[in-house]
Amino acid sequence: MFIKKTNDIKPSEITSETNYLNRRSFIKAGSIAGGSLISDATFGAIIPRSQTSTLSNVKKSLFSTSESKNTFEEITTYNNFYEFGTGKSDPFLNAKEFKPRPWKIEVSGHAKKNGVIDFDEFMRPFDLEERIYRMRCVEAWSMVIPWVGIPLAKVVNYFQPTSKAKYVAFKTLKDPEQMPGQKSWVLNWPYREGLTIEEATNPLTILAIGIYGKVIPNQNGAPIRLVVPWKYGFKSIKSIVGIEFTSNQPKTSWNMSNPREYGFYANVNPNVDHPRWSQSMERRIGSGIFAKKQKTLMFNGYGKHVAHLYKNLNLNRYF
Ligand SMILES: Nc1nc2c(c(=O)[nH]1)N[C@H]1C(S)=C(S)[C@@H](COP(=O)(O)O)O[C@H]1N2
Ligand SMILES: [Mo]
Repeated sequence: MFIKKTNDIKPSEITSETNYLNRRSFIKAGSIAGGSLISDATFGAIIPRSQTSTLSNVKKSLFSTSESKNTFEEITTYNNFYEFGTGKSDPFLNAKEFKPRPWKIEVSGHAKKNGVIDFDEFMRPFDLEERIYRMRCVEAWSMVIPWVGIPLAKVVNYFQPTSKAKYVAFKTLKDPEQMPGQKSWVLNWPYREGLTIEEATNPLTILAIGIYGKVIPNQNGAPIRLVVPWKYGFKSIKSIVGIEFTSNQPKTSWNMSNPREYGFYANVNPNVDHPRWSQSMERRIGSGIFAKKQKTLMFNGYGKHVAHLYKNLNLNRYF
């Protein structure tokens, strides 16, 4: 091996040597269990444990909206996360003690790579991106949220689904001790959601691990949650522990509890009302109680990227 003298080393090489050392110690820390699933990865996302920590190496994305963002406070104190209660401030108040580490994710079903994988190891092959997206809840309110995450398409490709994989099913943690809302039968726990494989691999779909450049707070779905910006918010399942490639359309929690009101596709659609309220307008959180409501956009304004997925679906009938 050729060894350079100190005065031959350029500053750029010193930086890369530091990175190399960090990488080595990280790989060492991450592969304690042995037989690691993601063993061919050399570097990538490293997610700090503390929720006040800033995420590094986050790239900006052309998919981001330039609309004004909701504040960190709005995004983290007005939530839907029924595992912690049904009130909008319940997740903020009741998720403080929730432990998003250690965290395991089980990847199963029709894919070549399968198994239980530690969250930190799961994340390692993927580069982080900031995605500023509109989020439209089925309850007719909306926000603009700067997520940090990874394209779900990259994750799907990584696990190499077979031709039998037509859908991707997701599951939230079930742990009534940590998630007091699960002690009541509000929903059929664990919370479940699903996408077609085409929806899952659409470039807009991400798994989010951060907000405003920081580690995602518990109430927003730590350590990892789905974000599907052209669908009603309930599709964007939080605190994921299971990802399954299936050949049949998976059962989803809200559809199971009330099939008349909540469909599998649940695309944002101002022309199809919820049985109990109109979906044509929405209230942007933070705009003030006297502010005018704004028009809801077809596919939440993301039609250019996703309308082609629904050519064979009757969009005037059901959501
Ligand atoms: N596990 C789980 N995921 C969930 C929910 C939930 O109750 N449990 N609520 C959904 C709904 S209805 C919405 S609108 C969004 C809200 O995300 P936010 O609180 O981060 O804004 O999360 C979705 N994901
Ligand atoms: Mo929602």
